[in-house]
Amino acid sequence: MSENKQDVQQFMKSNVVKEFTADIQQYNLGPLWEAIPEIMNKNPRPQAEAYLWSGELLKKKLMEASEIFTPERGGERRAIYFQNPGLTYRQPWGWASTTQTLYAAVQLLLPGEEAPSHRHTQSALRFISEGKGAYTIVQGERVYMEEGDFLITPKNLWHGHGHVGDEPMIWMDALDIPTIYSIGGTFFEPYEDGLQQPNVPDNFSELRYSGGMVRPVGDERFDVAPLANYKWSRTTDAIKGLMNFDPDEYEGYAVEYINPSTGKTANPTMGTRMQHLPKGFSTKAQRHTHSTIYHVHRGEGYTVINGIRFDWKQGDYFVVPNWAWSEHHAMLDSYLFSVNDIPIMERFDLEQREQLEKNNGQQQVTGEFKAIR
Ligand code: GTQ
Repeated sequence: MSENKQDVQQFMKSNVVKEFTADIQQYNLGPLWEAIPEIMNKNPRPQAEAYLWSGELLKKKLMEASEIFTPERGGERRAIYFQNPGLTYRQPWGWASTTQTLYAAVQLLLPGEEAPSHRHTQSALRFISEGKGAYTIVQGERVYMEEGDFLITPKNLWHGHGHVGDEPMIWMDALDIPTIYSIGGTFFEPYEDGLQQPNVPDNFSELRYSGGMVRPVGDERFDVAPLANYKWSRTTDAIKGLMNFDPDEYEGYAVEYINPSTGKTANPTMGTRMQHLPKGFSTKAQRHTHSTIYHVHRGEGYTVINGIRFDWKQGDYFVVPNWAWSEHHAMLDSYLFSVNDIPIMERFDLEQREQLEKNNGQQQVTGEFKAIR
C-alpha cells in the first residue's frame, strides 16, 4: 500500500471526519464517504436471502386462516405472502417482499366464497396448484381455473374471484409489489359493487386466441392481456415437443409464457416459465442479475443456491435471490413453475448472466437448508 493510501485511511478515521460526519446528519444530510462501500458494490450484493417454504406448512396456515378470516367477516383476499427474512428491514410489512422486486403469496378460496373486485397499478399473476371450480373475473371476462393453469392480470384491470366448485382452491399469486412501492407508483381502487359481473362469454379470450397460437384479425387491444388463461394441457404439449431434442444445460425443458400478440412476456413486468426436469436430470449452475421465485408443481429434487442444498418436493416454494449461483437436480420427474424480474432488469439494461465452468458446472455443497415442514 502506498504511503498516500495509508494517509487517506488514517485521515478517514480521524476525529475531524467523525465529528463532521455526525454533524451533517443533524441537518438531514448524508456522508457519501460512509455510504459508498455499502451502496456501490463491485457486484450485486442481494439483501434477499435464499429461502424455502414447505407446502405442508403453507396448507396448514391457510386452513387456520380460513377459520379466522371467514366470509361473514368480509374483508380482503385470504392470502399469506412469502416474506423474505433478509428484507424485513423494509417497513411497514417488509414491503411484502419475497425478492427485492417481487412478491408472491398463496391464496385459499373455499366453495361459495367470493373475493370482491378491485384494480391496481401492480401487475398480478396466478398459478393454480390445487383444485378446480373457482373462477376469476378479469375486466369483465370470467375465466375458470384448474390445476396447472397460469393466469394473468396485468396492471389496472379489474379483477375478483369466485368459487362454484366443491373443493378448496389454492393458488400462487405473484405481483411486482416491492418494485411499484419503491418507485412510488401505487394506485388502488376497490370496485364499487362487490364482484364485477361478466360482460363477455366465459373463457372468452381462450376461445378467441386458441390458447395462444393465433390472434383474431382486427384485434386492437392485443398489447394489454389478450389471453387470460394459459391452460396446463397446452403447456405440457409444448414441453413434450421440446422433449424430442436435447435439454438446455441450464434450464432443462423450459418454456416461457408469452403474450401471443406481441411475443413479449405474458405480464409486462414479470417473466414466467414452466420447466420440466426429467428424473435424474441435473442442470449446470449459473447466476444472473434477475431473481426468481419457484413453485414445485410436481416432483422432487433439490436446488443448490450459493453452495447450500435446498431439498424440495411438490407444493414447496423457494427463492433464488439476484446474483446467487443456482443449479437444479431432479430425483423424480419434476415441473417447476417460476416467476422472475427479467423484464424489470431489461428495462434498466441490467440483465447479465454468468455460467459456472469448473467442476462440470456443479457447485460444491457446503451446507443444507432445513425447511420447517
Ligand atoms: O387476488 O387480487 O396476493 O390484489 C395480492 C394482491 C392477491 C388478488 C394478492 C391482490 C391479489
